[in-house]
Amino acid sequence: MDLQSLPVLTALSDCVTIVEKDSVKIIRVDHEKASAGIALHGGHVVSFKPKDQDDLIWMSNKAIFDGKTALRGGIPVCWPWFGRIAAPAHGFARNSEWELIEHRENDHGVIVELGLMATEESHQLWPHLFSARLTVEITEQLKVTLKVENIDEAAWTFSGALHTYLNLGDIEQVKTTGMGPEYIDSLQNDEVIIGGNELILTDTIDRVYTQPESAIFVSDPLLHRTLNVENLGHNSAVLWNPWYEGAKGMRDMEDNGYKTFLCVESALHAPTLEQGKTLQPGESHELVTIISAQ
Ligand code: TA6
Repeated sequence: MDLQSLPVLTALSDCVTIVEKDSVKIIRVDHEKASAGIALHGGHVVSFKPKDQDDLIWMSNKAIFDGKTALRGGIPVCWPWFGRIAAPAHGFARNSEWELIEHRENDHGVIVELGLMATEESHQLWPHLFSARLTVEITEQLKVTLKVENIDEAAWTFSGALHTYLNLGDIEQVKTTGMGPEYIDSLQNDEVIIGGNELILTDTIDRVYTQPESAIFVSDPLLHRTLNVENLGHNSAVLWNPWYEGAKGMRDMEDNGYKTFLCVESALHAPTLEQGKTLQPGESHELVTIISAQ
């Protein structure tokens, strides 16, 4: 996503600026190692470009920046649940206004921290007290850490995902490896399937890989690079692409938008909210994704 042409609201330091796209404020980072953008709406990374690279992160040309709709593309923060096990789909964090807590920079890059706390609205959707912190480390690689803490007086359960849209040259030419052999296929009634550990796509995909390796590689001959995704604190890797028919049905994606991305998600997947991860009062959990290009 091009952040350079957006109007500047505030310059916070030599390399951190707040810009605005329609109704959404974006923290723009311009460092000699990389540039990036993080929208306060959703705590949503919308761009990460290491020096002399195309963006590693895909954003839809039709993403709606009205400050109410979840952004299509980037890294949606799906929390406190993943998927449609409750409403709204993928939780409320991606649709909430996050607060800029701090930013730091040195020769290696920039760290931006955003925070989200319970509100009256969140309480109506999910009646628990929490503290969520999103730490975005922009160096030669991108590291995103979602730390959630139970600050309530009783235990609660959650699931979630860092739902990264990787930017590709052509979905039909990329080869993905490292996602592991076993997956739950959302397109086949959640059937558990044993497949190979190498994938070349020719059609829509929506799978929860339950035994991912320590890194997933997406090799992209058109952009002459391999994207490397390392996840931590997860129990699965979700791979998704809606293909033409799926994209056509979305108001915030161009019909051919599916051609240039693949979602490779760091996920804590659970079939129901009750079966999610439990945090006792005072406990916290970190869900991480680290993305780089070789
Ligand atoms: O992560 C895959 C998935 O859950 C798919 O089932 C698909 O619907 C996608 O996320 C996008 O969901 P969204 O609510 O953003 O349209």
